[in-house]
Amino acid sequence: MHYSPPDRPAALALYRTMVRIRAFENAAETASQGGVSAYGQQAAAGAAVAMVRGPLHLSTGQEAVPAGVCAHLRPADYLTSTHRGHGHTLAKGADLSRMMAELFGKATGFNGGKGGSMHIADFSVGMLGANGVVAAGLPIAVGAAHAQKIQKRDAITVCFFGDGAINRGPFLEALNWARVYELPVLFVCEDNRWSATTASGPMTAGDGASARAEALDIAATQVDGNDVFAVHAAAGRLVAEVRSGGGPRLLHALTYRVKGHVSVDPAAYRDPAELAAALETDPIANARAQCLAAGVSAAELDTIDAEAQTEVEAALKAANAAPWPDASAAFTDVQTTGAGQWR
Ligand SMILES: Cc1ncc(C[n+]2csc(CCOP(=O)(O)OP(=O)(O)O)c2C)c(N)n1
Repeated sequence: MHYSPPDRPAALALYRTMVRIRAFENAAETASQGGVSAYGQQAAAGAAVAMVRGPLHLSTGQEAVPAGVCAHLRPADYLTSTHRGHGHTLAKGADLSRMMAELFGKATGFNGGKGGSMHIADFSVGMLGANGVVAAGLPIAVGAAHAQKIQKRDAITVCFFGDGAINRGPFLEALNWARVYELPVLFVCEDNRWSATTASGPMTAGDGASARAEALDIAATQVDGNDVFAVHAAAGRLVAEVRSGGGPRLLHALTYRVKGHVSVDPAAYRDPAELAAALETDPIANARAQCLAAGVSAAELDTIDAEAQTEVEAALKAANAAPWPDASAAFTDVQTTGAGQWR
């Protein structure tokens, strides 16, 4: 693929976004180990108590996609995410420390500690929410984009989803609606080749996300999702087209899910050779090599790595020290079913 690499500050900003996501997720994964896991397995006697409980879906190896796409977004733009949403959230500008606090279940988290990894939202930066229901972000994004169009707002919506989501009905409904009403939405399929414990390829008819978009007359672009500069270039073009009123577009980013489906999943069902090949194309190593080749010094990149590490360590410390939610908060921000006897 031919593309123009971004200028030096933009390249370093993309690199920084990726290393912040990686550092955050590595730390969150470590903090989730020991104690009692999401699946109720007891820790060995004497093991540390896990500070993060509940499932963590890590986007390790996929950082180039949110970094490259969100670099083109403004605070007024909306974004919908998935169960694997830490990278999207950080790339859209949400506060790293509040996200860590949410994972720790603390009152200072985005959801007051009651939501955890899969319910993070930060409306202040247009991040409308992670979502544990596969493909559920697609119709939400289309609704948000429809509101933007009706209210003539100068803003667009970006919708991230996985390759597994394209086999659910909401994918078709959302793309159809977006095209019929010419909505300002960019669909981004993060094709990491796996849907939980199932390889997506053998259960997907036809040529996948791009082909399905084109069948609905939505222009689609495929990109190497492990090359942040390629993602940045492709997304830049698509975002500009959506912003100028061209209607919906789809970006199909080919990447790989390096970790298991959730943090406690060793992914023993997959061929180690497949993983080894994917590790060769690690997006951070890839960006680093391209930056070095373009004349950026290793020391400059090392400084960015160290700054991300320092920021994450401060977030861990703050999350540890933060208070637990007060018991009186248990019934705020939750839907009431009206009956109440379960209380
Ligand atoms: C409607 C629905 N069906 C099934 C699940 C269980 N589930 C959670 S994640 C997942 C795989 C999703 O794959 P993909 O969309 O490719 O996203 P990835 O996990 O690869 O990021 C499944 C089947 C769910 N959460 N929601």
